[in-house]
Amino acid sequence: MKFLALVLSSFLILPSSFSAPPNVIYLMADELGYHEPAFMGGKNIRTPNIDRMAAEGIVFKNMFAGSSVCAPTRCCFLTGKHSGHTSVRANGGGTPLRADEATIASILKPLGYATGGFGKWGNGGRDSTGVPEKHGFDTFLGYYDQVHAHTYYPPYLIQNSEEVPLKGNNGGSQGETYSHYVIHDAAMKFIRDHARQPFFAYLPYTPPHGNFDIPDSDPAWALYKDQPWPEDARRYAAMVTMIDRQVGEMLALLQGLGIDGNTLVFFSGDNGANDYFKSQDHPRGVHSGNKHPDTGIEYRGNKGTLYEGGVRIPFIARWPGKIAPGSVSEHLGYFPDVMPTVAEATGATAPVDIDGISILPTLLGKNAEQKQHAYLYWEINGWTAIRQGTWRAVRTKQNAKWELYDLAADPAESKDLAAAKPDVLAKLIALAEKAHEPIREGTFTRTDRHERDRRAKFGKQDDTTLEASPGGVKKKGAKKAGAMPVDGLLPNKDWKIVRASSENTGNGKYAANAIDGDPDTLWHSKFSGGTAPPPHELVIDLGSPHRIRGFVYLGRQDGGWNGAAKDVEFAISNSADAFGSPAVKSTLKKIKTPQTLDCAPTTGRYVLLRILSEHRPEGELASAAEIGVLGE
Ligand SMILES: [Ca+2]
Ligand SMILES: [Ca+2]
Repeated sequence: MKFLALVLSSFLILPSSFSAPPNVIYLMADELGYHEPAFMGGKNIRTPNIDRMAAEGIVFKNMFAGSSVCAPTRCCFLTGKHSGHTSVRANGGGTPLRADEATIASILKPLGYATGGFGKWGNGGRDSTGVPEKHGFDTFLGYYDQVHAHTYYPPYLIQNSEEVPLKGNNGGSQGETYSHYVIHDAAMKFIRDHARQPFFAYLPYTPPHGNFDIPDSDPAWALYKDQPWPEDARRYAAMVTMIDRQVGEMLALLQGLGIDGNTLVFFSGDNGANDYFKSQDHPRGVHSGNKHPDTGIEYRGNKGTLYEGGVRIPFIARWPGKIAPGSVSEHLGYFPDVMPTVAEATGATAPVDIDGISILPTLLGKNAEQKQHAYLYWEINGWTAIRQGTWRAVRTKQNAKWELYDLAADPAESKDLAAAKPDVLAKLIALAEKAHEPIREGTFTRTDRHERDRRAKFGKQDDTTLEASPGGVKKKGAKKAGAMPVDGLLPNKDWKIVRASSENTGNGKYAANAIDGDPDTLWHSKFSGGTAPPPHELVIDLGSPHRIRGFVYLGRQDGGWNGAAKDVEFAISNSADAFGSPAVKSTLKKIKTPQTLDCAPTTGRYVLLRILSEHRPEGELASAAEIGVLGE
């Protein structure tokens, strides 16, 4: 009887599932490189389940990430906008979406979808306008802040802004409870629990992002533990194969639930490969995600840059009965396209102001109906890139010369055609300028819980005297000889960095450190993976116009002198994009105490600091612990 009821119920459900709107699952593997999975040519890492998923569906050869780092790319994905329009363009960890922003999840809610997210959010810390449960997710389990996500053994995860303790964990690289297992199990449970209603499962899984940790007991580790690679490279490979196993488990679950044919599943990376574990023998990294293992063709740049290598990702979709098995597409698209694709597939309504174009026609093999982008646009950390067909223009910082490449002849972006094709370049620059809008970020009502989550990476969540950056925790607000003068200093509480020519994100030397009021944190120009030469610039938004009388520069307070500013200029403007001649020019001293530069009183909302040289004679770096503005 029980058996009969089961059979009956599946018969009853099957016909209705044909007309029901499809379930949507999107699994995004953090850092997975373009050529790493075997179906993209990779030789090192075993991905049989993802390869099978690709063979049963469609492989996109030219689908790009929204950005070249974690948080901004997720914002493009969630909101359907390119990075000239998004609210999250900083990668500090918890920068929030604005309260009014629609996401893929929120547009599915009116259709009755169950919506769940599992993994790394990165688009708003706790108590901000950007938390997932305020953006259409019934539930989200994982990490809200990206620094929190740097450990697989955190003392707790976050679910709908509340802490979910993980037994035996204290941050770092060891503990009892591997967080990703908890996240994956919750994702599978969500799918099971909502198999009989339309659901959207967003799985921005944290592996294979570092820390490169996977339990020795994981079956994937046995496959790589004896490989002749550095341990991190072996762990990384095992993490990818673990994800592969979980993809297999998920596809089997869909089949077991009888919803395989009505579920559209996407799988992709989140940003370009990072040349991880590179050495003399492996100049593009052990797994060489940006180098084709057979042809040797390389994509220039890597994660964090806006050359092709910064934004190329593996991207596949599977929808049995709808997507023809073995399909391959050269269609040019990127993350903003996912929202309108999901909208078209489900009958949801995407906002009118998005930048994405649905790729549903391509998924369904109706290539003649596929609309094309007029152009694709990216910006991050002063970089800008724009692509139109096979032409690609890129500049490596705000005031750098534009470079121009013809990818049809030069996929490695090695021959700059800017001088040879000024007309092509001028057209692309004009489009890029139009594509950029000033950033409008969301806000926090309080930050203590967000800071707690960041400290949890180090197991220091309860010590409120500490604060965390990706590189470590340190005492808050310790007074130094170099403390800033108080008289006449404008409060910096509402200030924001509008742009920075570069910042060294690898060790947490963010531009925002120059205006955080803390003498112990510093902005440093980029030096990881090559220096960004001077001039180095910061543009600061004071929040509202002020009558400005001068500036204060505080050099770095630690033992180092690298980047200690020598020749500097400050300019004032009411537009973040246009600064006239400097209000003051000066040559600073090599000292650790604050240095004040007076100027003729000038009213403006934006301040530009330009560092032309540093004190080390050979140096071309810049750093600042704090920038102060004198005025009222
Ligand atoms: Ca990433
Ligand atoms: Ca600081």
